Amino acid sequence: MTGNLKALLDGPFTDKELTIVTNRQPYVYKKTHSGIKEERTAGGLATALDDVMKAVGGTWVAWGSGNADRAVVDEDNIVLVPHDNPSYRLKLVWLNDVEAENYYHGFSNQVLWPLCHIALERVYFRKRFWEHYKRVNRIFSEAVVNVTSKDSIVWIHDYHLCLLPSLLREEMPELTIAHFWHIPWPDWSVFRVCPHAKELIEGLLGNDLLCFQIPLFVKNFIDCVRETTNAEIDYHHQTITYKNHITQVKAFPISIDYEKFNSIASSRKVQKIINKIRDSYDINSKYIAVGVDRLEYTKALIKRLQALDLFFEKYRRLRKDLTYIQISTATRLREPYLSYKKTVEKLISEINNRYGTDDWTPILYIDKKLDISELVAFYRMADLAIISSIYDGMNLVAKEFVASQVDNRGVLILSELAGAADELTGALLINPYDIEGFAETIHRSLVMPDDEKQSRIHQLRQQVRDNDVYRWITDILSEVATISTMKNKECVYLFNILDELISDIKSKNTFLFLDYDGTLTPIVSTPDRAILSREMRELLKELTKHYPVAIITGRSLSNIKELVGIEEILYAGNHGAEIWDGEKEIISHEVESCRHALKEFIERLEKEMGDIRGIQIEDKGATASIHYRNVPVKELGRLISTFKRISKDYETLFRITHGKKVFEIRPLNSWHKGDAVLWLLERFDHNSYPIYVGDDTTDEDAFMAIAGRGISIGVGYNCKADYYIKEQSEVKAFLEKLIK
Ligand code: GDG
Repeated sequence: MTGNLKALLDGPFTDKELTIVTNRQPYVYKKTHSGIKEERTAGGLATALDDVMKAVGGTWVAWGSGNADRAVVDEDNIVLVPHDNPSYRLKLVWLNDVEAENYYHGFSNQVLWPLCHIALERVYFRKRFWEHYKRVNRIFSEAVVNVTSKDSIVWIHDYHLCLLPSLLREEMPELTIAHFWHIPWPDWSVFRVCPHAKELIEGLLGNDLLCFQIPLFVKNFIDCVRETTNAEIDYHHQTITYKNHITQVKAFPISIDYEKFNSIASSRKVQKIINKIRDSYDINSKYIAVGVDRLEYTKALIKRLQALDLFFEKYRRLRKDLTYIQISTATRLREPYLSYKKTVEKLISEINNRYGTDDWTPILYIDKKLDISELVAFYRMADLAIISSIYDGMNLVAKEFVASQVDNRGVLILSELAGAADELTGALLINPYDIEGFAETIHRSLVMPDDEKQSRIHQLRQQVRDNDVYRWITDILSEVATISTMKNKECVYLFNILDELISDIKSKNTFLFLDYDGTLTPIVSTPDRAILSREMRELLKELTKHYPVAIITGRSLSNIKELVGIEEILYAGNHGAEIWDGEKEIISHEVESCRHALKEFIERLEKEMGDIRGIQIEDKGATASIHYRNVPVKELGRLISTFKRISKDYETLFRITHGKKVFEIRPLNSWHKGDAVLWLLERFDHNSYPIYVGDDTTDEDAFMAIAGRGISIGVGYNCKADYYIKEQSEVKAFLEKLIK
């Protein structure tokens, strides 16, 4: 295993292990004439989750459907993946043909999929579908129980595994479980059609965190809970208490790897592909529109074609200016998809016959899976993308098209019934049921002034760039890690008992110790941006009139003295290895003996990791910090494994700890923050009552040092402190109380 969740998260400290559960496997093994081949499952989400697993290690549980899967797993059905850089465990579960048919093609795709997309005429209930759905969820449950401990965080995906959360909860009550529901959740008037509505909802209420794409689906789900159970619902906080268990329900809109699409779209390779496409398809029209969909009735290809038909009929003069390219991949090659395919193809050929000329084909139909560069080439060359879903969880094509518009010109036509419409406000929204309005919007997109096109796409690109798939992942994992920490919490929220504490503090000889980054200043992207606000500086000055105050930090002593610059304050830098007692500097002698080794350590890190984008290796003389806040998630796996390998050689000399997106390197026996606090207490008033406020792992030494003697306060769910406050902004409120 390569790391832990701490590498990814900012919020609560967590050394928990992550288990992902999906229907589809991230790697599949296939027999070929040259032996067994490992193939990575295509798709943006699988790739992004794979990057995360490579960074944090853990286990991924999925259905093994490859014909050589059984040949690569061990006796526990586990294989380390990927083959060339084993980073995490893939545990496969086996389904026989009957199970697969009824659970997957049956209940998942003929009941839940159409039901949740309000395609009720396509819903088929069969007893055997339901029986096998329950059975397969149990098979998954056994597999997950097998690979997790009660401290793990389990993250389940999608509608295939509705019952899994409560099955796991029964087996392992203390487990922390999150679930992401990728498709819509319909309102109760639709969901009530399902004879198993209550069981499905009860299954999902086994989760600690249940995530939907947009707030509407959260609301719909909560309404369904109200109708089917006697659960207690807190509408304001969106929590549901059922059978003594609390489920937090929340919207987290999924996204894409913006940087990946943006950089592929800017590449020379894509430019070449575009030229080739124009030549081989003989495209000469002024505008190109594109649609990219799985061949899927919920994407409403027929309504889209009807709108195009009407556009070609109504706007005769613009007709030949537009070529529409439909890219379709068939993923479910059976009914009703086969009939749907036929209807789509028939409609395309009718439109082409009706309007086509010798030198112009209105609609090009490409029914094969494209590789990512070809796909991006189509996105980039298009003046217009059309998405017409009758209902859609999100629709990633919309975001991929936006990220590929490196020339800042394409227009996005988007169904208002797709989850993406909530965020992508720069798109032209259509109602797919209103064919006339749809056709007019196609016209509008073509005649739109260039500056409007530019400002719309610019806004869209910013939105997708700032909210990419890695942000989505870390937001969800931070939320679930917080829930996990809070579930096992022993310390108390400071503001619940502050009034009682204040009189105690004021009656005692209080000595105030404060950490800097994350305590007096918010966590920022690089350490040089952590500037003390004017209000906080004034507050600190005021505090020194009432109490002795010391700032204890990982920064170097000279740096912290300069940053704060208040003479009345005492300082300890380099995690306590350097102290300023108001008159002179005292340096832990261990620092001197390790200087040479530290230099060599840092040089090796720079040589092997210095090229990683966003890394900052900070040499602070006595100690060093490796900041990776700005390193892309994709690079984290390499960063952590390289760091761990090199640091092994220095374990006997240095204490290496993991903080908020930072590794701290300190001489093994040099003073730590706890030593510095005790030294200062001894030096100034050994009878005083210490209060220590800090947010990071290195502050835990100080929490321990004053345990039983004073009060420790963690910023952000730090369990090792006596009390916690929720976020950095609350520190100010606490300090103000000390003066008032
Ligand atoms: C569900 C929800 C939600 C398509 N053809 C090719 C190709 N694709 C890729 C696209 C895109 C993906 O397929 C389709 O994205 P959707 O968002 O439409 O996804 P669904 O499959 O319906 O999945 C949906 C999603 O989950 C995520 O939560 O957005 O609402 O229904 O990524 O690029 N990719 C390549 N070649 C093709 O020919 N490489």
